[in-house]
Amino acid sequence: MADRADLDEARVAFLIAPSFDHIAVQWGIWRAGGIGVPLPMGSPASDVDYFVRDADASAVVCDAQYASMVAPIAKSAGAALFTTDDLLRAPVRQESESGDFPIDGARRATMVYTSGTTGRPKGVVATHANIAAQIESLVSAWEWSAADRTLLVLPLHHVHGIINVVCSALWCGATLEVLPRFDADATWDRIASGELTVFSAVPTIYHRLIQSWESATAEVQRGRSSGCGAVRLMMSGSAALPRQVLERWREISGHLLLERYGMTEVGMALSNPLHGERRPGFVGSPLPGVSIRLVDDRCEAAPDGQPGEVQLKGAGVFSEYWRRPDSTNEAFKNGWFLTGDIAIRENGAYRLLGRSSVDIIKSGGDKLSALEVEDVLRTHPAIAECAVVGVDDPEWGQCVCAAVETRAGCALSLAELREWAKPRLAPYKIPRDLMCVSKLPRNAMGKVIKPEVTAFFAPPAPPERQAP
Ligand code: MLC
Ligand code: AMP
Repeated sequence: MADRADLDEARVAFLIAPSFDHIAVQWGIWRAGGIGVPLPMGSPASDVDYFVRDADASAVVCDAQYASMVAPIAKSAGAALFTTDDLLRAPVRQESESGDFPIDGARRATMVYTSGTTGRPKGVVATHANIAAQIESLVSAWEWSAADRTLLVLPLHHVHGIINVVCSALWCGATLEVLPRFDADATWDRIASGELTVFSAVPTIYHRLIQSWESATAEVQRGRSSGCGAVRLMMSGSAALPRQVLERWREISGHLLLERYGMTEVGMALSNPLHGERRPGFVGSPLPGVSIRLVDDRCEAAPDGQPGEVQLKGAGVFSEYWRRPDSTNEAFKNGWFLTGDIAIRENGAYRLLGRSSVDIIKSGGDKLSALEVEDVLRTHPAIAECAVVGVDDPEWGQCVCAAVETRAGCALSLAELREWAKPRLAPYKIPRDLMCVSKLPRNAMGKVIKPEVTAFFAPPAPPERQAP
């Protein structure tokens, strides 16, 4: 592989913590003509194995600390293995030192894995042209410039971190600082320095930053709040921004967070304005280069104030699910990408109402399929049947909860289940609450009634007491 002049869209999977190394490896893959497949940090070996095989990766690059976990996987999948030390500390070859390199926009550039309702995660393939369109849209809407300085606190296997932070900053020569993982105090230290101008995160991170600010001394609080004054733009997305977080953050930082909406398959689609009125609870209007329509149950355009599915078109929309032509076909209708998100439009701005499927859960900005978790839980020897639901939670947005019917004579605790699940599920997919029930609620067709399961964990609030 090292001798090839052009990787010719070979997939290179990489398991590297957010860092200069991570970004250098991604750029190197692009320069060499390959498709970069960033893998989630914290993945159990079973997931790494799945991603490497599904992507049919020719090579895997990892931080040295993961080499012993990745080596047997790469070997059995027939992929070459490199550590970042092997690649980045090797002498640079003369011919690769030139600055510019031509990239054909139609070439496939990245494959980011995402969960759908059914089956295992799918590789979302974006071309260089898709990525360029996604970045240009944000650089223009949010007025990124070389004078900006931002801090990455997000993982780099999602479009939020890749496109909205890293690529947008580097596209226009802004300064990018990188934390290997989110840390509330370290993030506050950088905000308090007064050097950052742009900051983007998911609601769970703002929740954590608020908690950290509240537990700091009055002097530290003043320094942190004052540092926020230097930031020109603070954004939230990837999950619904709770009103309490928006309001408390405004009190602490003086910023009304700019909320926007996006998806792995399209990059960003809707945004509140940089200048002008930001409406709490709304995700704004289409970003440059994005066309949107809302389609109701009867497959007709939903009028203002009526719910419909968000459907999108634009140069940033992905090209295909890797080696899944049926899924790709099902995801589009007449060239429109069907997001599965339900929204309404009021006075030109969009408000999200939820997803068409209850089986997609968003926890801490990470998306997962309840059905995928159920498939794994059913292999537990004590579990006869189970139902996984997302339960509203002030910190995580939604929490993964499992109701299970245990086999006769078996008992199961949450701690046991979580321990068992560690090598089988990514950390954010492991249930945070467990309820053992004698029978799951089912409808006449025998299908589990998920809203009733959700109510086990979060009983509906009692009706408001009537005034006498
Ligand atoms: C970590 N844990 C999670 C979790 N992330 N549990 C549920 N949901 C998650 N998302 C687990 C840890 O493994 C650990 O498990 C426990 O929670 C506490 O760990 P922590 O150290 O406190 O959490 P941390 O590792 O700090 O992670 C929290 C987080 C992270 C919010 C920083 O989840 C995160 O970076 N989320 C952002 C995801 C993102 O970028 N989404 C964008 C998708 S793109 P244990 O067992 O050890 O207790 C997209 C499109 C768009 O959506 O519009 O942007
Ligand atoms: P992902 O597939 O991980 O990229 O997640 C995309 C999904 O995140 C979208 O389909 C939405 O359901 C959700 N999402 C993104 N931004 C927002 C937002 N601002 N508010 C609510 N949901 C959002």
